[in-house]
Amino acid sequence: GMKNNEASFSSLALQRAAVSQANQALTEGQELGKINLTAKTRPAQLNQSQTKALSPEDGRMHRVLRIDATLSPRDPKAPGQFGRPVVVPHGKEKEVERRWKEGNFNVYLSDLIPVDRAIEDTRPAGCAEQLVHNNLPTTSIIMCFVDEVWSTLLRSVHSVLNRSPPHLIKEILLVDDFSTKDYLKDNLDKYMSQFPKVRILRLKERHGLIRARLAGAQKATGDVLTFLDSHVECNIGWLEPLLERVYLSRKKVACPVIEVINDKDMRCPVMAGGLFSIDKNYFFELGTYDPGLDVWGGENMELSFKVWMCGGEIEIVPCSRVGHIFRNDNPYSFPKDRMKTVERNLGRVAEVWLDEYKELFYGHGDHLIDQGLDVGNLTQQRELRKKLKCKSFKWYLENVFPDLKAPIVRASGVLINVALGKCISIRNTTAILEDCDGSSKLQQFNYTWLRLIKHGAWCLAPVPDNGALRLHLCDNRNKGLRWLHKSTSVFRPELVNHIVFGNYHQLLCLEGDFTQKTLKVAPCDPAKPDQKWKFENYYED
Ligand code: LR7
Ligand code: MN
Repeated sequence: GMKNNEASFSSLALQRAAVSQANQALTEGQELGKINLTAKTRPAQLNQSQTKALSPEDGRMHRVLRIDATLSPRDPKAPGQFGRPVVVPHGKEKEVERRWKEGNFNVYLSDLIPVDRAIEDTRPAGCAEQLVHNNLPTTSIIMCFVDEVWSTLLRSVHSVLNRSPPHLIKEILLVDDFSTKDYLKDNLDKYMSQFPKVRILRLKERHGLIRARLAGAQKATGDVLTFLDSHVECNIGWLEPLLERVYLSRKKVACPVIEVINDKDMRCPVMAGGLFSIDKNYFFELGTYDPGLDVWGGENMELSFKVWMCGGEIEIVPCSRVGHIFRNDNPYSFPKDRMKTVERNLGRVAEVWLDEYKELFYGHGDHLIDQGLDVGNLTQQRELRKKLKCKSFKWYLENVFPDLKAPIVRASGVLINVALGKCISIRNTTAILEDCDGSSKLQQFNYTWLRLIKHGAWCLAPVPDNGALRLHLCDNRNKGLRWLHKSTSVFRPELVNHIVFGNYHQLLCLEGDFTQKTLKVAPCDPAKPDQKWKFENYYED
């Protein structure tokens, strides 16, 4: 779910870094297969306190499903068998176009493909040889949908039924999030009545996927909750390795590799959101999702931060493969404005989990929250975080996500005018130039990620009219306080950054005048050394 969140640090940077994680996946995955059948030890990489001791009976294991355990295609000539691409027949282009909007994907072709088609075994070598415990917990599959396309919904259910060991599936809960389509009513009931394990839960009003999942979780009777979107195809052996992970460590949230997405992730800082297995009791211990999140978006961030910061782990299990239909737009409507919904959700997550780093979130573009969008009451969520004794977001960044460069402070210390060798110092409500003194508190500044020149709560700001400088109470949202600091060592006010002389624009730069001991913004001139500045310390290139 990247598309809606592009404006925000949280989603984009995290997701991007998530897919660039190192490839330890296979090595790790294969280690599982090496567990000796009678082993009393546990895999070395698992944290002892979270790991179930293997009793002798537990040591009995069975093989993960092999491909021959799945149903072979009823009709090998039917379109789409083994995931082969299907070509739109001549003359059907109009129909394809007409039906596209039913699901924002090629609904016409989906309907041509058998709902129980065979697909290729896309697992890495060795997965079918892996062993899992005989006494794995059972799972409830929770699949929420709103106006899902008939053939994709059925294919999702068939893929679970056909490619999971029956004894591990306690039930499949289809949560109908107040769909409007007729075929999802009687027809669906009738179709699913042939599968005793499938239960349909009808919501009386639109809950949105987040609260719909929670409604499903409330009704679930299995030990583990496995969430899936309603347009997926589970591959052979997808379930056992997920449940094995949760079984070995109940605080582990296990995600399948989502086909089409990069398949090399291992220690996954943020889950994609739609497909994962989690111990049911653990899910409730964590306070489920923030029930204040609306409809769609951000809940994957919320759960990911919560899991990692409160003592759990997220892992992508390379042997578990599930396909997912990616599309460019939601095919259903949002009860409220979609942008507002997602923004509000992300705002809630940022306010509860990001600590001082929420600045990075707000610093990314124009936020509706800046314009008064209310994120609602956060007391319960903040209390939950305290109660669970969760770690800081700083810890998360340093330990779970060391690759992500998110320095709140870009530079710090004294701010020296290179030519004059003098430093900026606080004097009452303004700033002046004086001899550098690294031990003077008055000369300490931070240049933050949001490009503020900060001295405690005070920010250096240009006075728009006369080019003088003054101190202004810092405000992350006030662009008038931001300074661009370029490799040329100049500081340029971001907002009031130029004046017009006749018909050309003159850029403005911070300038020092030592005889007057003053600071001002004046037209930039590369030849003027008194416009060159340097911080004592820099934290990025
Ligand atoms: O109001 C709604 N009610 C619902 O029941 C809106 C949606 N839904 C259902 C919907 O029918 C579908 O089955 O919820 C499921 C997810 O909705 P999608 O398929 O429209 O979402 P998506 O696949 O575009 O978005 C991803 O991000 C979402 C953010 O809230 C959820 O976390 C989705 O589960 C998630 N999907 C995946 O992680 C699959 C891989 C995609 C990626 C990355
Ligand atoms: Mn989806």
